[in-house]
Amino acid sequence: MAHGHSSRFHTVGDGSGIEHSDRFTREEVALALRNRGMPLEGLRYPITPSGMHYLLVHFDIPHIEAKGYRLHIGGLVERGVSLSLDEIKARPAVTMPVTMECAGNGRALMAPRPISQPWMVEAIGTAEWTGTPLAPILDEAGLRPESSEIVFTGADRGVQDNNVHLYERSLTVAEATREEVLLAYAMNGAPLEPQHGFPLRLIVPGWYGMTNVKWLTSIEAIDHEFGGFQQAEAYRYQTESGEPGEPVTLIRPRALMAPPGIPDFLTRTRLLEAGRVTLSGRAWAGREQVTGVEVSTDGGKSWSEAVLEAPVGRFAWRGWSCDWDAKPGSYELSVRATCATGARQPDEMWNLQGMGNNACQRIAVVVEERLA
Ligand SMILES: Nc1nc2c(c(=O)[nH]1)N[C@H]1C(S)=C(S)[C@@H](COP(=O)(O)O)O[C@H]1N2
Ligand SMILES: [Mo]
Repeated sequence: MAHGHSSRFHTVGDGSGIEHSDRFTREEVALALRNRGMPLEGLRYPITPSGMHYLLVHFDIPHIEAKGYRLHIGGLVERGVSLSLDEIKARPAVTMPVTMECAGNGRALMAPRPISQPWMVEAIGTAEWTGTPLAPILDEAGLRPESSEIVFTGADRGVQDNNVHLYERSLTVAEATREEVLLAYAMNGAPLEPQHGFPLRLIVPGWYGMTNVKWLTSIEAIDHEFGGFQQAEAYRYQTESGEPGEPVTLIRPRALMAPPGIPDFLTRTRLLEAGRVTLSGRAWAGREQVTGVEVSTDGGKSWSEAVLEAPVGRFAWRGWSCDWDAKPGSYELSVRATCATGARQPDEMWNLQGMGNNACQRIAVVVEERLA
């Protein structure tokens, strides 16, 4: 194990091979310790083992006991409903693999870097979520004709930008009643772990992570645009502070590569032995189908098409692979996905909050004739 910069690696810090002259703040490091990413070798599993799935918790993980827990459904409905966990589990159950990605994924690679949870590219995971569809529950409660949005409230409370609030997000009635939207109580066949939302969370396949409200305690129908902090202030594509910006919604296309070869301990630069290697990883695009993945081994000058596997699910990533005849030298590998709408990953992007950065991944690799 190397304990300093080993002489053959010249890159810094995040394994991207990109030099960052700036330093992370103490607050960013503290957030990174609370909110883990999926180690990229986790891309080898079609379903991410629960302990490797990324995690994002804005405030504290609430301590909630199953006994005594109730979900309240109210607002502009004909009949208010209150359900215990057992009553929710007794309803029809659906299990679905869903690729979830934090909207802040890639934030720490932006320059200048927006100060928040400092993700590189590892804020992803694909779990099998089990729950009951939301639409029939809303149907039983009877949405009043004037209701236009559904607000989902979590049990966790905190302060962000001087604003004291419960974690809350809304969806339009049309989005909330799509058949794939679930009230989930299990992840990979086991009850939700506390940090993933025990006892109940919302799963909205195709949308960025913030939509999947954890520790769900209430669902309310309203007749106006929800103005909560996590909806109206956070999760906006803004270029200047003060402008409203566009809301962050569906997951953009992205491909990532499972790290080839072996890592240098400190810089994470990859070391490979010369010869034929199969580069592989996974790609996803929210609600859209990934239609192509391209790989570059020369810093984006030329690209080759990767071979695609069948998607793991309608809302889950698909595997890709591409052979490379690696000759001794230093390389920057890159990978990018295209989806059914024709949208392709950009080389770079920036916005004020560091949202939806799907710029293509760059991986520094050193190929040697023989690994000593
Ligand atoms: N109640 C509540 N729900 C939440 C959050 C939160 O902080 N509180 N974080 C959101 C964000 S930003 C993301 S990316 C996902 C992460 O889900 P995971 O930790 O299970 O991966 O949960 C979302 N749901
Ligand atoms: Mo997130």
